[in-house]
Amino acid sequence: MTKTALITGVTGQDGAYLAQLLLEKGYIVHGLKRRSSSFNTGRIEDIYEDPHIENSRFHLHYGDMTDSTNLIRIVQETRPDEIYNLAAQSHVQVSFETPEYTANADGIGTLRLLEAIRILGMEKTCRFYQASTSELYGLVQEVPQRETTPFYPRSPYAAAKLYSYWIVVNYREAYGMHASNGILFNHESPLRGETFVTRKITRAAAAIKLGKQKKLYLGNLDAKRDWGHAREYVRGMWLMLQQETPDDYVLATGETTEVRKFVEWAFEDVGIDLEWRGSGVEEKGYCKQTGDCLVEVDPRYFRPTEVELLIGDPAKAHAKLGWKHDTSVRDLAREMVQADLKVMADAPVMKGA
Ligand code: NDP
Ligand code: GDR
Repeated sequence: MTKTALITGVTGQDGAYLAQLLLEKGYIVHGLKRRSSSFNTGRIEDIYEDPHIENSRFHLHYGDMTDSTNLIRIVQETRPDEIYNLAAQSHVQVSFETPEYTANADGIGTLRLLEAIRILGMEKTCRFYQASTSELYGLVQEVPQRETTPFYPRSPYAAAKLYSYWIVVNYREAYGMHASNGILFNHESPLRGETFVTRKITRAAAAIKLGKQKKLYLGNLDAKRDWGHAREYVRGMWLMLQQETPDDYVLATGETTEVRKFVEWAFEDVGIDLEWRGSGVEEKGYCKQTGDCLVEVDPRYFRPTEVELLIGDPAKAHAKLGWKHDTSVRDLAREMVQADLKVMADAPVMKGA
C-alpha cells in the first residue's frame, strides 16, 4: 500500500534530501512550506510537480510551526502514516538573537504537531520523527557522545530542542505513540545553508578563487565537529520509522575535525596555498605566502557560550538500524567545494569581504 508522509521543513537541506528519498520509495509526500516574500523552494526545484498533473505525489502546503490551527488542518487533510518534523530555526548563533521565536518554533512547535496527532485520534496510526541534535550534549560530559550521555545545552536553540526531545519521549510513553528522536550530529552537503560554517567556507574559497570575494571572516576556528553527509543521514531518519518499536538514536561518523582543518582543505581544493600567520594577540589568520590574509578571525562570530567538541558514537544505529555513513569528511569538503565552484561561477561579485 502506498504510504503518505508529511515533512515539515521540506524546503531546508534535510527536507529536500528526505523528500527525494521518500518519493524514490514510492511515498506520497506532503511538505510544509513557509510563506516568504522571496523564493524559498530552490532546493526542491528538481522534485517539484505541477499540482495540476494527475497522480502527482509531491504536494506543498503553506504553514508555520507557530500556528496550531494550521498544523491541525494540514495533518487532518493529509492523514500521514509518517511525520518527519524537520522545521526549525536551526542556526545556533541566531538563536541568541531570537531566543523567544526559537523556543516557539523549535520547542512548542513540536508539541503543536504531537497534539495535532492526538486531537485527530492518530496516535496509533501515525509515526513521528523528531529532528533532535548533538547540540543537546553542549558542554562536554563524555566522549564520544552516545544516547546515554547526559545533556547540557549551551544555546537557546539547544534548550528549545531539549524540550522537544523530552516531549517526544513523554508522548511515546504516555500515549503509546511511535515517536522517535534522531540525535543527529552535524551533516552537510552542497545544499547546506550558506551561513553554516562548512558552506560559508566552501562558498568563500570558491568565490575568492574566482576573484569574486576578497576575504573570509570566521569565528572560533578551534571548534571540533563530527561532520557527515546529509544525504546519508536522511536515510537514517527513514529507518527509524520503519522499526517495530520507537526509540532514540545517534547518527554520527565517529570522527571529529577542527573548523581550521576544514578551511585548509577547502582552500587546498581550489588550489590556493595558505599559511598561518602570527599567534596569540598577533594572530592574523590564513594568508598567502606573498601577501594578503584571505581568512581572518572576527570576534563577532564568537558565541556567548560555545560547544567546543562534538564526536558521536553511532554504534546503536549500526547495530539496530543497519545504518552507517559512507562519505568521509574529507570527501564531503571536496564535493562541497566542487559544487560551489559551479555556483559561484554564475554569481555576481560579492559586496564587502
Ligand atoms: P535548515 O535550516 O536547512 O531547514 C530548516 C527548515 O525549517 C526550512 O525548510 C525552513 O523554512 C523551516 N522552518 C524554519 N522555521 C519554520 C517555522 N516557524 N515554520 C515552518 N517551517 C520553518 O535545516 P536542516 O535541514 O539543516 O536541518 C533540519 C532539522 O534538523 C532542523 O530541525 C535542525 O535543527 C535539525 N538538525 C540539523 C542538523 C544539521 O547538521 N543539519 C543536525 C541536527 C539537527 P525556510 O526554507 O522557509 O527557511
Ligand atoms: P552548529 O553549526 O552550530 O554546530 O549547528 P555551524 O556550522 O553554525 O557552526 C559550527 C562551528 O563552527 C564555528 N564557527 C562558525 N560558525 C558559523 N556559523 N559561522 C562562522 O563564521 C563560524 N566560525 C566558526 C561555530 O562557532 C561552531 O563551533 C549545526 C546546525 O545545523 C544545528 O541546527 C544542528 O543542530 C547542529 O549543527 C548539530
